[in-house]
Amino acid sequence: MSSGFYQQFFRIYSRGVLLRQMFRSSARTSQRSNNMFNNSAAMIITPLAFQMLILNNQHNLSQCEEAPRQDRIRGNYENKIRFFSPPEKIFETFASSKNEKGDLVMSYSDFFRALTPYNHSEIKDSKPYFDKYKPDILKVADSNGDGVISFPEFFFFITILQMPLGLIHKEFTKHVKEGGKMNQDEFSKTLTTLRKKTLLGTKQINKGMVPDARLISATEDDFSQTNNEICNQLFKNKTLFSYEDFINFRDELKIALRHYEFHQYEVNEENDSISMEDFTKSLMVCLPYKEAHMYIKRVHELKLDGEVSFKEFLAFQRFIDDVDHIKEKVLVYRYITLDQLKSLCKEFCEEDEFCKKENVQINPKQVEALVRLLDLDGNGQLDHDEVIGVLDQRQLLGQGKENELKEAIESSFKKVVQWFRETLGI
Ligand SMILES: [Ca+2]
Ligand SMILES: [Ca+2]
Repeated sequence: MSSGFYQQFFRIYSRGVLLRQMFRSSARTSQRSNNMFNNSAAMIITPLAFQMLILNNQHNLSQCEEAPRQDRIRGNYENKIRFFSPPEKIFETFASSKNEKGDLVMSYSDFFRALTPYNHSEIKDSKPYFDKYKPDILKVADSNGDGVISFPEFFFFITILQMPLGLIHKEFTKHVKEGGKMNQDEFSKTLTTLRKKTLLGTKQINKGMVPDARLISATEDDFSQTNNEICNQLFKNKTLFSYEDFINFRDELKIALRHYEFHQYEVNEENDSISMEDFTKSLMVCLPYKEAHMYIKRVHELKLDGEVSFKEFLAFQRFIDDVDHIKEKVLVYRYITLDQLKSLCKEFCEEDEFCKKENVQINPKQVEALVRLLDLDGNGQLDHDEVIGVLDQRQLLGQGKENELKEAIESSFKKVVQWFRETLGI
């Protein structure tokens, strides 16, 4: 709770006190003892002022946040699970049905929802999306083709999606004789090793964190079977797999997920675009989790105009994936201007394979939206503290720093305590 909250409370309380004084003077005029009335007035003014303040705040909130309250609560809870929980907990939260063995399984829609962050808008029914687009990546994700995603399938998919590129690159370079390429058997073994090495794998191995082992039972045999099935899919038309093949494959997965993410906003069917405001909301996943509320409020206050096509959306997401580009500049010069950022985007699009292939540029309005969102002191450029420790890589699934969550909880608790101290003067 901010000092603004306290000021509002004080304002309403003062009005109440004024009202009481008016009643008092009228009571004096009539020369009647009215102590009882005065006392009860004092007793009701405080809670009344508080109640009015809450109503007032709710009204302000509904003006600046269009997502229904229910969706915001659910969306924020789900983001906490996505970013900070071990994979079993993520799976348990999003899987909506069971197979004949009684194990939890995900529908395709559960699966995409688990992998896509809450977008700070109204939560949509995703069935029409799947009816219309039938994403190809499901053929890989649902590697045994039974129409649902099992826990090992889910787990391998996120391992591939989130594996640090340096780690996988190193594995490919070990195969010098084959020109840095792997055959199916080699790739399958690498995938098993890397599954256990990644942060997500470490969390998965920590059995103390399994929420309910009866619902999510996956043995090493289950994992190895899924591993084989995934590799069969990947090596369908080839005998050797290179690092570039891996990158391309992963890019396809990301594009498919971001296509789904894009379509969770209100899409203008005529030109396949979303509003600039929605685009800016999609950047929340690169900002500190605990600050999301403040930045979302800013998104609504900024009154951004313009539209963003799917290709522009994707181009910008790819640009921000390489956030170190921006951070390096800010670390050296202590700031980055809007024009410098626009040039960085231009350079990026000239080099990026997707942008070249699709002949797409980042829309300058997208860059302006980012700057306006992060420029807290309003000087028109991004300064050191507005970027460093703020703008980061897209938050990954199940890899969030627990400390960050702990910190978020502690800081809201501290604010409440501070507010009470200020209010009560203790
Ligand atoms: Ca399956
Ligand atoms: Ca600034």
